[in-house]
Amino acid sequence: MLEKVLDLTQVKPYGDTMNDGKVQLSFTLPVPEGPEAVEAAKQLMRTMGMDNPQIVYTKELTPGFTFFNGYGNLQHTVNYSAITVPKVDSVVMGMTETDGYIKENVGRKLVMVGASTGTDAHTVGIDAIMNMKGYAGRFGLERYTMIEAHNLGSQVANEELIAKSIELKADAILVSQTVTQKDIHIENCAQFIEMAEAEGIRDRMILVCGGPRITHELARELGFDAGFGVNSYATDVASYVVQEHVKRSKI
Ligand code: B12
Repeated sequence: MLEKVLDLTQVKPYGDTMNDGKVQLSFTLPVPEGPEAVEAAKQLMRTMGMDNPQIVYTKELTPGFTFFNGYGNLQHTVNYSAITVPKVDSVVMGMTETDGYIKENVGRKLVMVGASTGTDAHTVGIDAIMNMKGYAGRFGLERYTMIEAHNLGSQVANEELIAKSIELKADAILVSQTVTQKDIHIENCAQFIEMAEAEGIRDRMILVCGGPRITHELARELGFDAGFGVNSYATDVASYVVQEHVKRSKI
């Protein structure tokens, strides 16, 4: 039944019935609250390609600024069947399974060293991946019995992260980047890779980058082995690193 109405070459948002295009959106306009503001919001939604724009909630945030919640039926479609996205090539395993996999296939603890680097002071992302207590119901790498995890914290200089990783004989380095203003992450990550090459660890260690605006594609372009963005967890990165490590050891 579904395939009769669902055309993956012309996908539209789904609200109540297939292809109704129903979208909810919220935004603020720098105009005072009132009927003119509602009309302005509706006109803007039509310009965005929405039929039947409806404003269901307005709130004056501060004099001269109005917040809107609206619904509309989007006219646009997307060709889902033509989309290809580079993805990390590994099977996600749970913590116990990963520990078992390392015991069986590596026979020693894998060393992973992580940090939020450069001027980046955001620690929550790297902590979510590495901290004992974990994040969103998944324990962090420090909890894994077969992973020796070292979290160096934030604002760690690239040379310091690399030196510590060499000292600890790391199998993988985990870089976290949150701030991307003025493409600072590109500059910082490119410098990290240059230094890793100069120190001769580029091919010895698995290099991973993560953060809210990092994609696998971008990380690969920057010279990392893999990249992880929003909604990624310790299980994802642990599974990738251990499987990649085993894959490389067989070459
Ligand atoms: C908390 C916060 C801060 C705190 C940080 C405190 C701390 N100890 O971390 C403080 C107040 C210090 C701060 C400062 C700044 N912040 Co701030 N901050 C945030 C905020 C509100 C939440 C970030 C967060 O903790 N997210 C939760 C974690 C769990 O999510 P995550 O980081 O995405 O991590 C997940 C994934 O990305 C991934 N991941 C992350 N790292 C890694 C690493 C690896 C190896 C892997 C595998 C995965 C991975 O896994 C995690 C779990 O799923 C965001 C806005 C927002 N709502 O996101 C702004 C935000 C990130 N900050 C921003 C900015 C601009 C700044 C400042 C520059 C502001 C200023 N002008 O001073 C400064 C920068 C300071 C600096 N030198 O870095 C901007 C960044 C915009 C951009 N694209 O560059 C944001 C988006 C706010 C905004 N909308 O403008 N910030």
